Amino acid sequence: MENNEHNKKYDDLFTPLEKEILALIIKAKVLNDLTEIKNKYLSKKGEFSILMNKIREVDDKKAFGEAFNFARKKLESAFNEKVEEFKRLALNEELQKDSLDITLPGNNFKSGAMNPFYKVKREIEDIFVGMGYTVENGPEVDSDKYVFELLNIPKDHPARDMQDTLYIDDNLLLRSHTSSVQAHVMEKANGKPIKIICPGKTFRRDDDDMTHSHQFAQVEGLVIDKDINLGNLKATLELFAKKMFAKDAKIRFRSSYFPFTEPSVEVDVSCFNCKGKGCSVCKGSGWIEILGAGMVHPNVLKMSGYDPEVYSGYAFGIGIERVAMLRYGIDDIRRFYQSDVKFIKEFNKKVED
Ligand code: FA5
Repeated sequence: MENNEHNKKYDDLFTPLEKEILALIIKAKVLNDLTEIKNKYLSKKGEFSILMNKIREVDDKKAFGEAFNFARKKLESAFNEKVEEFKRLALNEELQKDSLDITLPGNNFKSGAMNPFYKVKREIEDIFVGMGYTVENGPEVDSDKYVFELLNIPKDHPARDMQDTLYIDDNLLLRSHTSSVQAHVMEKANGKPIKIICPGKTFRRDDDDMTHSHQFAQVEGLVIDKDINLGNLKATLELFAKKMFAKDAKIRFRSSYFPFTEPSVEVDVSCFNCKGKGCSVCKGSGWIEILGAGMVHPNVLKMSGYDPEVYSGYAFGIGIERVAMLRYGIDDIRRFYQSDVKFIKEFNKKVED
């Protein structure tokens, strides 16, 4: 049966209260008014609901029920409509409060920038990983054995003077070069071929100036296998220089001395700024020194369990800050450590160019 098609015999019983409640619903100003109406009239024991109890007193219970339900539904739908109206109003009010003024200037989003030192460190890693090297780590606090002795630098060797560092006790010290990782890696490899780089912090008792810092970073490279020769080292470093500095970059080897390599070389790269003609960046020479390298000394191989008659190898140690300085024309190594945002952003832009 449709709502209004009911037996109207008992409608009058409900009409007065129904009208009163409808008037209150219409008058309600806030949600709380509706709650009060519900409690007083429409809840289980509300004044309207208990009218149903009168069913016991009437003869035609079916007609009574129909009239009651008809009135109840009318009240319920008026009540629910009012609730919805209040919700809509509340939402509109909320939206008004939250409204965006698109004419206001936007907030400047500040993004971080990577220190050029880390950019160059990653680039160096990428270049060597691209050549099949794996990246190893070694301890920054290490023992005399690994930093010096296994590198053919016994106690009282004069080469120790150039790499004085901070000693924690007679045996433990802050490593003065990443070459200390060589013997660790050889121990682990247990006589098998090696092709690694190890980037990391190094420490020396050097006076800080434009190109020296008491803490700096190097990337060690070590390759050990059968038939490794100086030509392999030169080709590797040439490729590194071309990828890091310029496609037409050249390198040259200058004879040098390290107790752990024989022969030993200092490696210069042709000045990327003047292409070898001579300028202020390369101090007029056309070349810039970037690293030390050489063929692993037979004593070093022997001490770490490799037969120098069967195995040979090369090693190199690149100063990361020096490469970054050359790459970006930075004149003072201390700039890397000062956390100057303006400086960092400037060189970030240059990398992106
Ligand atoms: C060494 O440290 C050798 N271990 C490199 C090596 C490895 C040779 C493997 C042979 C085989 P050297 O002291 O020259 O070498 O340092 C290498 C690089 O570290 C330098 O070319 C320079 O770029 C950087 N370097 C050295 N001392 C400092 C310093 N105080 N501040 C900043 N960079 C430095």
